[in-house]
Amino acid sequence: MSKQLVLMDHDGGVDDYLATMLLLTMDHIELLGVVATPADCYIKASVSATRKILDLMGFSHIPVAESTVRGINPFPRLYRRDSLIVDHLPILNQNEFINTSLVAETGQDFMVRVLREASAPVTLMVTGPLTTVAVALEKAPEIATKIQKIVWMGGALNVPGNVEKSLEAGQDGSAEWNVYWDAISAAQVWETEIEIIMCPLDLTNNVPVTSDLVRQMGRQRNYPISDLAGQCYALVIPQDYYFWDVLATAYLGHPEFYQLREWETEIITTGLSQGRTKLVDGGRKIQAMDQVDKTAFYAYVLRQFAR
Ligand SMILES: [Ca+2]
Repeated sequence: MSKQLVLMDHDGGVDDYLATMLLLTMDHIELLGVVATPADCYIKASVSATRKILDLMGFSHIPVAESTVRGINPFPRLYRRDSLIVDHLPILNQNEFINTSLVAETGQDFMVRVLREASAPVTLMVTGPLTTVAVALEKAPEIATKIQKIVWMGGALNVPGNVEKSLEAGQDGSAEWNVYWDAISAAQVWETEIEIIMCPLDLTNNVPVTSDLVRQMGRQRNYPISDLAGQCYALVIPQDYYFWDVLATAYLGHPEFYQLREWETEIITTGLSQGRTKLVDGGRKIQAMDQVDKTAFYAYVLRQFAR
């Protein structure tokens, strides 16, 4: 059977590197490239860390591209600086040079080209804002037919968002960060007919990164990927951290762990609820990950990183 073609578009948070690592462990996936969107990161550090991870995992033939799109509401700098820390972790700096190539074109142009040239429709695995996807679709609308589906970490349906009022005054707290960074682009993607499977906060709120799991990762640190993952999770353990991007990405590995539910939705682009994914009768139909077998998911992550 031919492999499932996937293009990854992440935005450089700790979680995004872990999601990329998880994707690379999936044997039935052919990863066509990784685009870094300049949202929850400092982009140079994000691109560098991504390339080093591909090197470490033996995938230096997979190209990385730097998206140059712009958002509307920047991520807090305390979140973004994690990209710089990950890029400096010892295990990612054992070699002087990086083998994985950084393509010359922008991430959005790269996305257009990869989709145009793909031999079959491609799954977009997006763990950041939808801006690069929206810009690529604006440049080359015909690529929509080459997108099999978008699997996306984003949105909050029946729970509060995570753009807290303490960080962003003047909001009502309903937005999720990946939407809030650029709700207009999310709304543009909502206007397409592309299948969207989203992993909203409704689900991720139930799947925390626990001390117990991080310690289990430590006990298998003889595996380089567990060592790196354990370091990354140790970095974020003081925060309320959840399996956001990793939970969304694991769907590609084991969709049977999840139950999906269809909702009719609208992206709010202005006002106090800017960045909200609102349930609206007659709105854009999307599939949301609704339930997950947590035990199976945690075991899967530990197993996949044991390499
Ligand atoms: Ca992310």
